[in-house]
Amino acid sequence: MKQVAENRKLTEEAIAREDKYGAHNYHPLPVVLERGEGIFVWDVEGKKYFDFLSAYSALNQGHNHPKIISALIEQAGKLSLTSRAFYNDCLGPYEEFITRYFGYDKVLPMNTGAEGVETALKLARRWAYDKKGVEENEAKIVVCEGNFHGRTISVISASTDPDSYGRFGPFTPGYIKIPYNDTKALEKALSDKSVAAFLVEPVQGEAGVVVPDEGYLKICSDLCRKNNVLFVADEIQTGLGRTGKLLACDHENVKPDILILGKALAGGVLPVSAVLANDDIMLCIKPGEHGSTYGGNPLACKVAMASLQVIRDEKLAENAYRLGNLLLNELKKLEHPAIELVRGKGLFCALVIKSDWKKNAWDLCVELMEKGLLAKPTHGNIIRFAPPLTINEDELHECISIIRDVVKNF
Ligand code: IF1
Repeated sequence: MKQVAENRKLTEEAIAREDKYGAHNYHPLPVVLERGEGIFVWDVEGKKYFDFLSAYSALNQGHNHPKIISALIEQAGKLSLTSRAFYNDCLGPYEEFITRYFGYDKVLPMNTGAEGVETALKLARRWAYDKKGVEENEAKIVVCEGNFHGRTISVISASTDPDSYGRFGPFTPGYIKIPYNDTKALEKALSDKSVAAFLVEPVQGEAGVVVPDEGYLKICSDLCRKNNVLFVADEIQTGLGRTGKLLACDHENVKPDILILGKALAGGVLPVSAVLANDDIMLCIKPGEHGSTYGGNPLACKVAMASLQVIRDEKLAENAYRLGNLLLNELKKLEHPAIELVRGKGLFCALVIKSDWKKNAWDLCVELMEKGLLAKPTHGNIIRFAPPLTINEDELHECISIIRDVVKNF
């Protein structure tokens, strides 16, 4: 009993400290983690959990992956950062590796996802002036309602979620906002000759795993080509196996003109993002016109190569495809009056709780946490389920039974 109380105190003190000294820009579940291994994490009280968030899909390869950690440690003891003022012996091999892996001429390395998106926006605007002949300062970017592309001022300027953009203005102009999953609206928006690009999430993550109609991405990509507009895919969250293919665009055999990657590109170890495009687009940016101190650092290069190798070697996309179908089917069988709907693609699923139910998504996540499974609510009534893609069938069944038990008594 005494031990339990002491352990509880560890948790409470850790939470109180963050609350006192940290900005209040998050509202975490009351669990304090200290260790991770594969699909599991342990809290400071020694309790073990299934990680069903995977750090917002940054941990597709699981916690502490031995090959990724070795790459990190080996390079950290040798050379971590040169800046791009000089060449280093890791960047070239990484650039060759990632461009071949995804089939593009060139890559531009950045760090966070938001920076990757900013880079893609700059690239698209520059291409519009240099190649499409749009008049300077007139370029527009078409985006979708409900999008989430990051937290910088220019990126939140594209947002339609007041939590993201509210009272952070003035905003960056040049966006046209259309409904998601609406190809007619896209067609209309593209008739504006100053449109440089259409920026889209192949599945909307933050919006609550909103999966568009089959064929949507293909039609969008065709419309863009027809109108000489760049099709830009934000695969920061949907990419790298999460939805059951290497890229979510692969479900429809669509190749974006600009591809943005982040999160799992570094297996949860470092912030590493990348923008891929062919020469016609990428070479529009010249030396001194864009960059980042840490972008393309040796550590990031080695970690990203290991992370991509693990995805391929361990067939993580294939596993996500097979187990994703299993998870979605089992979730659909959860018949409970509180559940409004279930949706998903690959190991990227969501439960939508009826907003008039007596308990909300937060309560359900707290109950799941008590039973040893960590997931995070979004928008008050949606719970995302996104385990590491290294999970196996037995483990997934165990997780489904936890979810089933908690939902049954909800
Ligand atoms: C937060 C969501 C996930 C992203 C897409 C770019 C970025 C993200 C499609 C920016 C980041 C994160 C960031 C995190 C919450 C989060 C999230 F709920 F908001 F949507 F993952 F589900 N494009 N997504 O999903 O990448 O700059 O953060 O590296 O609280 O901001 P970043």
